[in-house]
Amino acid sequence: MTTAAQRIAALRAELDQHNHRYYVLDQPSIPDAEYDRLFSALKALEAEHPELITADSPTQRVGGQALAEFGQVRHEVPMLSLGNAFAEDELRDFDRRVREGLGEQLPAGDLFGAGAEVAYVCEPKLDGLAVSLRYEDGVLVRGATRGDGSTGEDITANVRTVRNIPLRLLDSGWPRVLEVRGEVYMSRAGFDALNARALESGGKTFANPRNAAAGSLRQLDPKITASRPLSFCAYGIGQVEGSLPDTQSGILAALKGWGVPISAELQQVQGIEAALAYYRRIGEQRDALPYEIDGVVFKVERLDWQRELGFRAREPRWAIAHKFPAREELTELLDVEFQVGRTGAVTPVARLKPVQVAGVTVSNATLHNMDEVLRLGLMIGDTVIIRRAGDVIPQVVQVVRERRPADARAVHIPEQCPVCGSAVERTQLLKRSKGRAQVSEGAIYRCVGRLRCQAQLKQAIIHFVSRRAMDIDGLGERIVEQLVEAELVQSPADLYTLSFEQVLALEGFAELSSRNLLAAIEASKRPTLARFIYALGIPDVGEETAKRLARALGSLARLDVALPEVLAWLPDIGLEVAHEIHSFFADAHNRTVITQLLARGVLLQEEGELQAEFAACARLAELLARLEIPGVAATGAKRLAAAAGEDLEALIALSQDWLSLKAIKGLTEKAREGLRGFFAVPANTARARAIEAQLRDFGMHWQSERRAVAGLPLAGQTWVLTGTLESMSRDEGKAKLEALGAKVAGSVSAKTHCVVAGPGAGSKLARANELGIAVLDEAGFIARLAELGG
Ligand code: I6G
Repeated sequence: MTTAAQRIAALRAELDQHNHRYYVLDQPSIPDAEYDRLFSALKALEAEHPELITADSPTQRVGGQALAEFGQVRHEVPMLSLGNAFAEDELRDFDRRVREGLGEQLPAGDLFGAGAEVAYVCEPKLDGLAVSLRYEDGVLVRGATRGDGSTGEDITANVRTVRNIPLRLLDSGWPRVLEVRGEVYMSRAGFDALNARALESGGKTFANPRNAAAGSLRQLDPKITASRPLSFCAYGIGQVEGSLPDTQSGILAALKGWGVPISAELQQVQGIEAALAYYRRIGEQRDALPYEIDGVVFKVERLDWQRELGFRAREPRWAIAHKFPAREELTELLDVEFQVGRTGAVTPVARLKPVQVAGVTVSNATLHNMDEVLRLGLMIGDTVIIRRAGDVIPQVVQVVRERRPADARAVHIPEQCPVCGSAVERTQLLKRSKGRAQVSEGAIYRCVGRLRCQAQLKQAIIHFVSRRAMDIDGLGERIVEQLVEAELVQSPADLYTLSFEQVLALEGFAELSSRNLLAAIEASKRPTLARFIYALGIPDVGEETAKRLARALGSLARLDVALPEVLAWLPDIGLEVAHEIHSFFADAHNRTVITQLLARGVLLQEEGELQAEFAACARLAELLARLEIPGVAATGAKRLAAAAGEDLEALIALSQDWLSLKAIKGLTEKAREGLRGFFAVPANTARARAIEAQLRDFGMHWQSERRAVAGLPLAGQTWVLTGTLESMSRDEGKAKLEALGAKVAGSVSAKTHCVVAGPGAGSKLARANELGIAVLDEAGFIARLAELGG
């Protein structure tokens, strides 16, 4: 008979193992649901036996009581800082000092006078918060911040909530007392998700992952820390009672064996030149790493040599941080100007006193929208923190309030468009619910000038001619600007009336180049329907949506008249986008431009029938649900459709026949009221009839002829492409799959049929393997396409 204590111990050991596999190794071996069952079993046992609850139980990670203040912790072995270097020569100096410091101990160099090389352990320097974790007899007993290096804050309750920190060391052989030192950090993805949640709930956002990690760890309420996506990575040790390996890499390997996470990028190298090569390699990968780093750290591998070298002031002589250029700098906000985009959005842009950030001079930064200006509390004249990460446009992440000058000025959205002088209006957000449209203020302001506004016109033309749209070769931004400024082009349709003389008169054009441009314009007159829809620049209709609309509806004429409720029947087209499409085609100016384009010779390719899978796809119950009749949800709609014999007219009649409605089993009072009220309004009845008529026209109506699904070989399947393909681009691979009827998705899920993995495939391939999904390499993919005639 096992006792409760034994069962609790066994469950904890099992959960610790799974936690380690999930959070440290990233290789879970059981589904989440099974983990949850084990966890619940442990919780239930602990609830029965509260006297057996210990702080190292996996159930205790959720965070306990809030503290009034943090206690203090003295570090027996001080938590030091590292010396920094930026230039390669500073690193060579460091290596020279190491070799001189070791003197006799270093073996002789080679016959040609080169000195012996020192082995270094290299790893990225995570941008987080240094902590010390104390384990006694393998159990985590304390967590502390660095503080001033001698005394830190006691953050035990908080570190216990960090999922990849073992509450109990795995395996055996650990020293009786072991202080593990490392960095608590937040991954980029975790940071983005945390900020997105904060924005949604109107909470405070963090400027960068480091601040987010520090802010999360220094919470007096550990439940808050528990809700934050923090991770830990060990880089060394503090106080130790017991024995450990005698090399830096040996110690880290031992920690790893005991379940403590260490860097996946750890590498041992011979000599400083190899260390510098490591720095360059990590520098190239910096943007692709899932976490932020601010440099790499080199440490002498042998511990006896570390001891020999000792410390200077408060820095070890045996380690150095080789920093990357900083990504955040201070500068001054000189002004805020407003730019007008393709859809008329008026966006604030920060004009800055030029400053070098990560090797590039930054004088502008995006401010996204006026809500962002408000959130930052930005005023002209402020000192601000600018951040430039990778290829991302520089951002203003914070205002330094203490440095605000007395004459700082507020930022105001202009009432008139800075380009065309038309009115600037705040966008209205339309939310439809329960049959009613609710309007609220959006964050975006728009110039109402449309194509009368040169800024919008230029952007619209640039988009129209772009490679993925009409693909007019040689019509770059500079030429578009000239065409618009010379008023030769006032809409995309005017491109098709340009004369040789007009082009020749443009700056930089000679006879041949003029002829080439006109030939390219002529050659663009046969776009596919999908490209044409995309080229129109309908708000929220990207390339994918355009393809979907083209494939599903098969003709511009259908799209032109499609009602929002009908469009929303198509996969991945939501009601909001459906309304955007509908109002685009309802706009008189847009209609004129489309008519002119067609009249001037643009001839759409690949127009055809409505796709077979949509034939007779609509049901009366679905139509009812889409009408958002108060009180009528999916089940009620099904009951009503059945009672009306799948006939809309019968249903309209039924809606006013109280007795018959009462006779419908299971229909709620609210639904009856809602239905009666809804169809009592003539406009509602007319709308329902119009939708039904259109479904008939398109062949989507439930009584339409049900054609056999076109029988494309991959219809209904979802594929994912990952890694690189050599014989074709990913876009080409995607097009081939789509032509065979497959949907191509960006992420792997249980619904994925097959993953095509080229070299460099990473997490998607791992996920596919985890889920047991078929994986093809490039050769297999090509063979499969050939089999299917693709
Ligand atoms: O702050 C640090 C970051 C990373 C470190 C460190 C480190 O190693 C990868 N190592 C030491 C020895 C110290 N600070 C003091």
